[in-house]
Amino acid sequence: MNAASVVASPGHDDALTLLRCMLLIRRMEERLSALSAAGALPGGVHLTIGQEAVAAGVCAHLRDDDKITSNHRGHGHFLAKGGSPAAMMAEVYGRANGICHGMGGSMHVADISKGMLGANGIVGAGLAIAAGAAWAARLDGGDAVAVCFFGDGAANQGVFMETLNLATLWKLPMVFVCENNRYAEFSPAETVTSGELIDRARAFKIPCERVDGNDVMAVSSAAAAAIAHARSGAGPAYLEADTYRIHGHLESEKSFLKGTYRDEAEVDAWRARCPIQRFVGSLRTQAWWNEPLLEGLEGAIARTVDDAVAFAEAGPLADPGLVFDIMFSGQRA
Ligand SMILES: Cc1ncc(C[n+]2csc(CCOP(=O)(O)OP(=O)(O)O)c2C)c(N)n1
Ligand SMILES: [Mg+2]
Repeated sequence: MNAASVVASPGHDDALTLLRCMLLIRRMEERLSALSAAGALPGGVHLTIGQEAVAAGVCAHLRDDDKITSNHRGHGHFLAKGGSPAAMMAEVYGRANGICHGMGGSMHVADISKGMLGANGIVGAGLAIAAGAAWAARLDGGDAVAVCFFGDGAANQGVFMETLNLATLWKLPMVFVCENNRYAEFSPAETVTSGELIDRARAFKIPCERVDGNDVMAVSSAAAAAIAHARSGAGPAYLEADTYRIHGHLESEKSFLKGTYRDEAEVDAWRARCPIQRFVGSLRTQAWWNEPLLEGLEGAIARTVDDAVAFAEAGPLADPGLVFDIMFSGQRA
């Protein structure tokens, strides 16, 4: 997508690209939620429902040779970067036809061919990995960039400051994208975070912007500027997106949590700010819009999700013996 064209009034193609991306993430994760509740998925599943505008708005400006790193909430980043829905679904199912042979599961979806270096269960780890990818991009001599998606909780890890420090010092082509959803697991930000996260990045005198993360056009516009800055060789940029996860920290949390850690009224208020509904609402004011466009997108995505589930369920279970080849090279007895 041409970055400049999505800033104010989205044209037909750019708008549908953003909408398709957000809808794909939403419908895939709604299915994952149902599958998790039905006990069909091994392992924890962290959904990004409500936060889709961040992945969509940022990745719209990235190329296959640009790299991203992600966190435990990585399905949206994987899909927005062009990863295969079927291969992702099979991975979350723990099947051998998954994108990582079913050996990683939800928290490790990765597709190197698309520049998606991986979701990651270690909070904050993606920051340093993205810095490495940005350094590699510099050595390669092109204008590729690396983007790190991380949460407000990760910003409280030391690696955030360490990465800001070296990325700024070395002028790495890197964009920090903080998805500030106000919670780290079950801790509200006000109980674990002091001050404003953006002020930590401002200390490095790099371009910093904070946007409504549920407004995909605002994210897209700010991401275009941040990525262009990094691509130009001028060093890193920081983008913070205020958003909210509508589902729990992970799908199974109700089975072990005693009581609640957030008010239903708060969740409802954010439901009313759904990034997809808001975007569709704004598109309805465009002259070119018509409802069959949405119906067509929904229909195609429903088939994609059904196909992804069928592909996953047809796959054999992951082969545990593979661990000797992919984790401990040459250690097979
Ligand atoms: C190094 C490390 N410490 C703690 C955890 C446990 N943990 C998993 S997710 C999480 C909260 C992360 O919050 P945030 O970065 O805001 O991401 P969000 O879940 O809100 O998307 C924690 C503490 C972990 N996985 N890794
Ligand atoms: Mg968070």
